[in-house]
Amino acid sequence: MTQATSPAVGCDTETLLAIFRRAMLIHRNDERFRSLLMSGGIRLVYYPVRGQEVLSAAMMTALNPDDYLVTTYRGIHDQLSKGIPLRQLWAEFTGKETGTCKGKGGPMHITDPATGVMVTTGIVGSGLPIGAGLALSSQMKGDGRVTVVCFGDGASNIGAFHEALNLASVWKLPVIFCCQNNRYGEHTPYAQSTSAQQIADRGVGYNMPAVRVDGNDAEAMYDAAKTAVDRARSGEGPTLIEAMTYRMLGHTFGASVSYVPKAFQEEAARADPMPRIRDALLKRGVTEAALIDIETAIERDIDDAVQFALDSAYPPLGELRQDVLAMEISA
Ligand SMILES: Cc1ncc(C[n+]2csc(CCOP(=O)(O)OP(=O)(O)O)c2C)c(N)n1
Ligand SMILES: [Mg+2]
Repeated sequence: MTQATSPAVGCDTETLLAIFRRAMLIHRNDERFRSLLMSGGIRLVYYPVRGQEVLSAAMMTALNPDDYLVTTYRGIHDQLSKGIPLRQLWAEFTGKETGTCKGKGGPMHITDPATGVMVTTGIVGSGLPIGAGLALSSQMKGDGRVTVVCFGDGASNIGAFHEALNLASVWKLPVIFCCQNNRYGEHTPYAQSTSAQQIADRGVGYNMPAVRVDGNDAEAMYDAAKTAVDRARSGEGPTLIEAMTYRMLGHTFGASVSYVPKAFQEEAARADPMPRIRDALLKRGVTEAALIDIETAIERDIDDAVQFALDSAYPPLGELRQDVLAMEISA
């Protein structure tokens, strides 16, 4: 059953602050990546997450630390809000041996099972069946874990999306399909590639609860996330969440956005989730000074992580074929 965007039940101030901390970490970290790329301090492929901070922070705040996450190349917001250590994240992005994957995964293949970041993939749509598989393993083991799979609007047009939703529904798997609808797939706007008026409508075909929510509204997003997590954990099965947001920058860092209409860019700026969550906290009586303290601590942590990554070594040549294949193939 597809539900219209429901009014948020909301969350308490402590939860909203937890979402803010995560969102601000994502925001400042994204800014730091872009500024270092701009100055030539680092060289790598980077998919900005500007504009998508709050939906990810709210989704992961609804999870337990040992729950699973599967995400995409545009996944640094999800990885950070799931709790991946900042030092190891920076080291992996920059290809250093101290990274989560010893520097051999790089920006598009971040994995850190210790924090539940199970897979990051660059193949559009491929994370959905992997997430269903993780959820099946949790169901079989009875470990009580919930899996969240994050993906884009474009990914909902890939066959793997449909296969994963079908079996997840048949088997009542503890999985949440979190579609981050930023209205573009690379250079193609939503309506030029997607038949459904809204992606949440696709839940009907798989007999799965589906909700479209304003992902830039922390409370509404948390509410949708918590409802889906509770449902999955209690054995009732999967949920499809379509979190509406905007891609405020180009597909990759440095890419032109000449094809993006001005009106879209203005709409995205008006819907910016960062001032919105800040205002919500101030209205609840949290002081400006308390928010600045959080931001200052985040900047310090990022300084430390960047330095750690820059000071770390590249993996030695002998590591080249380690961890790549399960076994060596003899010539
Ligand atoms: C199977 C596959 N087809 C095409 C691509 C090339 N590609 C990379 S990102 C992308 C756009 C995906 O858009 P969306 O799912 O909306 O995610 P977003 O980048 O907006 O987060 C495409 C087509 C790919 N990586 N994998
Ligand atoms: Mg998209």
